Amino acid sequence: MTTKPLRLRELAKGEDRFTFGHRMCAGCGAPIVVKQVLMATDYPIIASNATGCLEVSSCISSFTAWKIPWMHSAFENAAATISGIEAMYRSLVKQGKIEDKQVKFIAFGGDGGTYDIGFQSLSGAMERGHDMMYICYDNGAYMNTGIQRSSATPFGADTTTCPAGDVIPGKLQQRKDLTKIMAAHGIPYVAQASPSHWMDLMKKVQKAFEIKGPKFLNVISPCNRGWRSKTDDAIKLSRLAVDTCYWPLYEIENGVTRINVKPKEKKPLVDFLKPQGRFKHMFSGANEWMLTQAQEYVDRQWDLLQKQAAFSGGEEKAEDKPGAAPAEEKTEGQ
Ligand SMILES: Cc1ncc(C[n+]2csc(CCOP(=O)(O)OP(=O)(O)O)c2C)c(N)n1
Ligand code: SF4
Ligand SMILES: [Mg+2]
Repeated sequence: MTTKPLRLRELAKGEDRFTFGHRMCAGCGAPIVVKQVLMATDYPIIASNATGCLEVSSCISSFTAWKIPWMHSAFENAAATISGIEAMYRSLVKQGKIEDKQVKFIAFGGDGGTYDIGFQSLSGAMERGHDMMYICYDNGAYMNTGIQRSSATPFGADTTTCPAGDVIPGKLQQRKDLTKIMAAHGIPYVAQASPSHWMDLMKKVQKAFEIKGPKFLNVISPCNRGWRSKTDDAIKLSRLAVDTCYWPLYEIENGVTRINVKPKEKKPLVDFLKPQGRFKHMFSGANEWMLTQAQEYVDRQWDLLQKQAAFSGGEEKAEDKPGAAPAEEKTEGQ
């Protein structure tokens, strides 16, 4: 079975391949992302998982929430692990030792495990051309070990290793644009997604599985502990990330950039920042320059992305909702 229809009623009846019983915090974005990814397809999947909240909380002692073959090796090598599994699978099929069941290979990693410590193994696996998909759930810090900054942490955020106080007003650097760095590897498919736009995310997963070679998907993943936001705000905040163009939804397919969701009205960045305690200090008089700087950065990046889409021949969809969902689905979930 390849691409299945993305109708909520039918999806809800499908097999759950990431089950309840994991120990992630209530309201965490990461398990929502994993569920959406696995729900998008019926292909058999083998996954590797870098150390991080998702990994430590989903496989404890003799319990696991994964109903697929899943492997944890180390923090820095999820991509190397899955690329080795993929190479072995191909070899065994070629030797006639196993039947080809069209297995798909995914590596899951947090931003720390992807942007920073696992970057060398990710870059290597992409360059070698493995038929695999790497999915980063980006919550913008090393959450599992106590909210330390990573290179994905947004400008201004208060974390335990860039604490906002008298010495510094939170993180002073802009976040690394890993999606663009992965595109620079020249791989066939790179995309950004958000759990708020579930159909867009699932379509991207389906499309990526039909493309041979390395694929990279970067998914924003709210963390109410580290973001100091309300427990039930994961979807609201990931939607605001898209609506403010802080986290544009786009894809780069064989060099062509397409913006998949273009907000009808671009919201001011403060709408995304304000509900999050990690940015609270930016709203006090002396730090207001940070709001201006953060907004200017988002505006510049958004402008560049639109130019890149126009230059590469990608179409832009003038809509603020994901994809061509049948009307009944839109009212149910989007
Ligand atoms: C080599 C190594 N260094 C440090 C750690 C400790 N460690 C475990 S999880 C983690 C943070 C993971 O951050 P991220 O990848 O962003 O995932 P998150 O916890 O945010 O989901 C760290 C530093 C480790 N396991 N291995
Ligand atoms: S600390 Fe954050 S990322 Fe980790 S399980 Fe809790 S909400 Fe999720
Ligand atoms: Mg993280």
